[in-house]
Amino acid sequence: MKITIINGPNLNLLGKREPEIYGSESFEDYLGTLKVKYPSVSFEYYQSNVEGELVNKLHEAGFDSDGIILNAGAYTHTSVAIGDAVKGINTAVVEVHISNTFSRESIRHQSYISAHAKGVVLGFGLQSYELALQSFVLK
Ligand code: CA2
Repeated sequence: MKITIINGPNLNLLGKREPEIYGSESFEDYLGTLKVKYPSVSFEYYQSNVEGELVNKLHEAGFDSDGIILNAGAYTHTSVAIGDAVKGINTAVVEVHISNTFSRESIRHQSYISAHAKGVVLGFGLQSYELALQSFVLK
């Protein structure tokens, strides 16, 4: 099974800044633990700070992966283009967030992705990604 994890803007800073909200582990280190725990899964990881690059990656993974785990970062709350891309691809997308966006500012309560996602996992720290992964792996 091939799973593509796509992270949006500023998530390359994980583990370096704002540990009180986002924890102190880098995504690369966390992904290493997932790879050990789920050896049968082939992971692809992509991060970009650029909206159009995230759309391009969704188009690519949307036709060659078995599942997509997407944290579009702040674009979640602003990007009609990313929402349209999620709607337009074949592969199911699980939207994830590290923080509980509903306990934060009201701008973070809106998502252009959720309506087109298979499901949404948020508020569990980096474990949100593993819970999303299990929705694809555990049948
Ligand atoms: O909780 C999440 O996963 C978010 O998608 C993270 C986004 C935020 O805009 C969303 O509302 C919720 C921000 C990612 C920024 O990540 C940083 C990590 C470390 C230091 C600074 C930013």
